[in-house]
Amino acid sequence: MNLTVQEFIEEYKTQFQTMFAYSYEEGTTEQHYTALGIFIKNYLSRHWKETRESYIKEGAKQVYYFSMEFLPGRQLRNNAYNLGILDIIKEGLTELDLSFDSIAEAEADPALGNGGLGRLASCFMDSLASLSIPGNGNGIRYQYGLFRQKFVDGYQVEVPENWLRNRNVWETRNNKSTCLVRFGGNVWLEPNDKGYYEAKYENTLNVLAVPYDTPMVGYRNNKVNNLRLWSAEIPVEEEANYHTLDEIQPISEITQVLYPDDSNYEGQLLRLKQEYFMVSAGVQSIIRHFRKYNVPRKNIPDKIAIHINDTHPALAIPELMRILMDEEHLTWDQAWEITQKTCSYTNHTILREALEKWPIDMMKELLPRIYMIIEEINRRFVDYHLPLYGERITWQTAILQNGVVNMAHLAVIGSHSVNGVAKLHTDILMSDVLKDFFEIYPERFNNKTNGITQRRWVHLANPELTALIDEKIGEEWKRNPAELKVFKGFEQDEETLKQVAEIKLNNKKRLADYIEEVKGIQVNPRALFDVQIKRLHAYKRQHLNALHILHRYLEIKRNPDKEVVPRVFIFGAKAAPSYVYAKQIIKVINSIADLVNNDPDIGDKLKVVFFENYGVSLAEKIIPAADIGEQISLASMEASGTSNMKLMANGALTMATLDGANIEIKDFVGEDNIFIFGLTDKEVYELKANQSYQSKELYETNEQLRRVLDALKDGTIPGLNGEGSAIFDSLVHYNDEYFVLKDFESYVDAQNRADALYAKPMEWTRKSLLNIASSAPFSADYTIKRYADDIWKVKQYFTGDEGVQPLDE
Ligand code: GL9
Repeated sequence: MNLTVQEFIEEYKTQFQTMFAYSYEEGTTEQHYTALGIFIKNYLSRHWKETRESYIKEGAKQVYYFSMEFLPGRQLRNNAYNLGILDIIKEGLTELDLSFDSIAEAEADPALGNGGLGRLASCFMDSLASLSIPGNGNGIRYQYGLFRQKFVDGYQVEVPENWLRNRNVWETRNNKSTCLVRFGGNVWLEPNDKGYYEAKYENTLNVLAVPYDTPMVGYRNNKVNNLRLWSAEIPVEEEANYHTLDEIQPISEITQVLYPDDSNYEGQLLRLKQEYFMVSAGVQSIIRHFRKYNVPRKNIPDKIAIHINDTHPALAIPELMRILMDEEHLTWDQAWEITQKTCSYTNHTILREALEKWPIDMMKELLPRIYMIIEEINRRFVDYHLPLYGERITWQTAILQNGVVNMAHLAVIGSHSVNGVAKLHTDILMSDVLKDFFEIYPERFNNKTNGITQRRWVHLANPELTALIDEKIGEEWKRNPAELKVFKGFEQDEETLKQVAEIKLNNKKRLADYIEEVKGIQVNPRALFDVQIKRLHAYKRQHLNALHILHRYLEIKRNPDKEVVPRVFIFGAKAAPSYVYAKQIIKVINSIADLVNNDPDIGDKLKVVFFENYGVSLAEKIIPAADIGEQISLASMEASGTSNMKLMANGALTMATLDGANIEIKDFVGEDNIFIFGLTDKEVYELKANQSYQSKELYETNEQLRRVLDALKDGTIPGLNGEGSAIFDSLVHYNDEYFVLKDFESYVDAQNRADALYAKPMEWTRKSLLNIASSAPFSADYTIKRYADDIWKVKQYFTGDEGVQPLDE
């Protein structure tokens, strides 16, 4: 299937005409996007079908990645690239006097996730397909994505993200594979004459789950996997029972909105409904698909792996039990063995407030049969372990305690594997958060450090850099990321260093133009671009960054003649709508930006840019242009981080605490090529344990720090309405929960080291090159290979096409 430019042009013209009934020359950019998307989808559909059929034919074990969030980003460019037809399409469009780049910008960026966790799921989808692994996503087709963020007077305002307004060209509604999901009502078990109990239901709310399938295209291997997103509808045979919009609401609301919260769910009934809806539909469709394999049910774990991405889909465990017992009529023991062997769980955070706990009463009422099963799982777990471990089984590890269902405990007990997402994070799970479970089931615990797909984040986001690497070391690194280390050999090569620097400058110029276009701020592309992009959260410490900016500002004002390394501070972050403190930080940073950007004494020395509506598409613009990536969470708090990996792979130097995957970045790139500062996780644990930290003392004794803190509330920053004081109070009077003041000096010190280095451009670029060349271990291809080998036991299926295969690290 080698598409030529001429074939493309002819087919595309016809495609356009068929869809819109006029000539392509009259089309709008948006229509061209739609036509091109459909063209590409048609082009890949044969592979999509054949991939599915071949896996059934081969009896391949399949993995199903259950996640409440996916952040796929725009798919047009990515799909064309992975299919190997991007250049042909670009050329063809140019001949038609159309621009691929502007057409690609017309695609809506589906914000079906909050942040790192959702984007990780999508990077994993890309790697699964590219590694020729039978792996599918299972999630929710939220009608509205995460809110669109706007700034009004520097405040975050949320507006609905109607990403489906224009047609979603990638999805296929699959009416053949719908499922029925039941909520509420009464459930009881009745013995029947076939020798088993039957589950009887009355007065349930029945919801039709309709799957929308989206192709996940592998890299040049003719493999296309499936991302299945479920939508809630009224069952056709019940339509007559519904008369008004109000009556429909309990059903339509299920897949209406994504919960805008990354770390604490308010225990909302609707959220629980969403979780069960997605899980029940997913497990039902998997078991139905399994029947095509014609093997005994006890072999389910040889054919199916269900992965639970954080606790949100943990109800997959009791749901699988329910189906195996109530519908497949297996005994408890048979069902339990299958369930445990099938399910595996990843923990993504140690934040206590993010470890889901549902009120028992709520669970009982909404999911009576599921609750019965959870109760029995809990009873058996406690009975079995109590004799050996004593009362702490009840207090530390039971699923049901204090009136709530502890979802992390359910996930650990029902899975054969539990993993964290970076070495330190997994250590903390074993030594602290899940330590009792680690004692009971040491063999279940393992680490899988996160990864990113270089295809989207380097090959496509940074084409110039990619071309340079191709030129220097050949193209093998694209299939075998380990080859990238060959690029290290160029660290002393002046010509290469000049090229790397030039590419960075070009990327910065493009970003500078974009900044001017959307923010109206003029920045100097030769300034140091310092980037912090991630959800806004106190533990991520965007306010530490802000204090450092204020410090710089005050220093310039005090010593106007002193030469400084000019910097542009770039932020992208959404705050959960109900997270007041996070929103105050946004307001403060925006106000500092107003102060700094409009002060004639400052000029090019300092600029602050806070982009609105940070997401995948914006990240693709910012990351290739970054000189520094800010990874400044309080040590122990950030499970892994993934922007750290993307930034490094694009040649940014990391400014970091020893937290999450920063530690591994340091190990790979070497401590001379990263800026490390701040408390270690051990020091944080100690300070917390002995309660010796007094932030107020620092305020009183450190003059430099006091000047900066005072600026938050003495009127220096214009336009604030108490937000600066609120942050001041939290840091000075409420003892600074995330040790911002404690780490301040060491942070400023590390930033000064960065300035000194930036003043030596060749040295800087050499380290930048080493970061690029050391980023291969963070390829999601490796991460996925490890999940596949150690946890899921799924194989790669090569069919003569190469895909990404030689995976020696
Ligand atoms: C997160 C962690 O906070 C990140 O450190 C980690 O990199 C990702 C992916 O493993 O998971 N856990 C979590 O709940 N979120 C993460 O980003 N939150 C969001 O996705 C918003």
